[in-house]
Amino acid sequence: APKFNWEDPLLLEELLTEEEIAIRDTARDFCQERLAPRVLNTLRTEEFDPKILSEMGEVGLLGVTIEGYGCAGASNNAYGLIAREIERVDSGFRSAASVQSSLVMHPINEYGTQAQKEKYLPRLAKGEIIGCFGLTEPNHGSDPSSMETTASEVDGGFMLNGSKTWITNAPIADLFVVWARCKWDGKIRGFLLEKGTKGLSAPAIKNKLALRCSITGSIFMDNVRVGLDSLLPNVSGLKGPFGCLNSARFGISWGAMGALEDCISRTREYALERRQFGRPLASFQLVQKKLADAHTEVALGLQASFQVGRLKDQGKAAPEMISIVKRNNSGKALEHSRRVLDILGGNACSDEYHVGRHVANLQVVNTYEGTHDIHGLILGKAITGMSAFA
Ligand code: TGC
Ligand code: FAD
Repeated sequence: APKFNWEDPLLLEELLTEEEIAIRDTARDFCQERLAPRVLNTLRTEEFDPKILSEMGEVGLLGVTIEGYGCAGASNNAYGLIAREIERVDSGFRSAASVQSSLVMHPINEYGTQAQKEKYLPRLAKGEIIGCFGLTEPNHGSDPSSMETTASEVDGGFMLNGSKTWITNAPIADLFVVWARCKWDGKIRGFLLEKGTKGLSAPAIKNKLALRCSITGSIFMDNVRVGLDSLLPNVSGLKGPFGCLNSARFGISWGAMGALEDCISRTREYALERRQFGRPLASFQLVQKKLADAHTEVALGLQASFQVGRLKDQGKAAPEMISIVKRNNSGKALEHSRRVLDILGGNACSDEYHVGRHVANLQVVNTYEGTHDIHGLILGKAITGMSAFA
């Protein structure tokens, strides 16, 4: 009978192209050599080193699906494999990269002018400048259609007013992709704001319980005046920001599996070494079941994300497919990281054992980019034809 390899249970490796494997291996080496050694200090100090993004840029990990502008033009699954490798180290580092690639580079590439693309994409790809994406507001998270941030027409440009909250990368961002309701026609549009513009500020949100390895802030806009060239002209309506979320949510579906894989690998090794009642923990049935349950979810989750990625390359990925994998993979990663954490006993309490950090992070992964329940309702609407939001 064919031999089973627990580290690649459903032979995902055989589905990947040579280019995807090469990108994945570059990402894995980078993450283990350059990111893993920084985790504990970043966790403890909550001080994200912006050089992480330029280092990612140097090895080609940013905007990998974009053609030209110094980007690789690779597949969606290559992007997913990168997210998985980064999140194997920490969800916060993956957040910083997701925002740069999917939520800042993607909208410029899809909705921007040629001049905006040339001005920003090459530098974003190298991580020379850092971007953020402001959709969520203090009063409107799951329901961005009710946003209060406005843009009005003024002589030679626009004026923005409002605030955004829980924005990844905002305090260190050079470029802000901000979504605002346009006063002249009531439609939501995207604007590119540069750091240093009068009336624009982005203070950090400190003392987070999770995602401490990424930096998060608010965005305040008080009569911020920008030129006509700051508008992303080629989209209006919520499909603008949601189009970016399709890409970021897909990446998260891979990333969450990377975090759970790290939890499995660490608790498996611990269970093999740690002995109680004269035997390794790994020999106890209850411990084996926890590992088997978590491992099965990773095997299934990766195959599902792979299929959605392939469909995305072919232009056949409906947003609901992305809801399935974002919701299921982040939900399963949260549930099973929490279950295998038990294997560490008292050491679960130590940050040097890392699994507790993943558990805390995965609560946020389950929340941002559409909560677990919101994606359930997106699917419920598709199944029943009735919207639970209206
Ligand atoms: P609804 O009426 O359903 O749709 C409004 C318009 O948008 C279109 N649309 C989409 N287009 C492309 N892709 C999608 N996934 C789309 N979903 C909807 C839709 O066709 C329609 O277009 P049109 O032309 O007819 O106007 O909108 P709704 O107001 O009923 O919204 C429903 C709901 C709840 C599903 C939606 O608002 C939602 O997804 N809420 C969750 C909000 C969210 O995900 N926020 C994320 C903020 S960014 C973030 O968290 C970054 S974290 C990054 C990190 O650190 O990794
Ligand atoms: P709410 O919308 O108030 O939801 C609270 C609870 O109510 C949830 O459980 C939700 O599922 C439930 N709920 C809401 N509506 C319904 C309903 N109709 N039916 C049933 N249940 C419902 N946003 C950005 O724009 N850019 C970023 O870069 C970004 N980064 C983030 C980084 C971090 C660390 C965090 C924590 C958040 C980030 N977010 C970002 C915000 C994130 O997208 C929102 O927190 C998320 O969309 C949920 O919105 P909310 O917090 O306002 O919760």
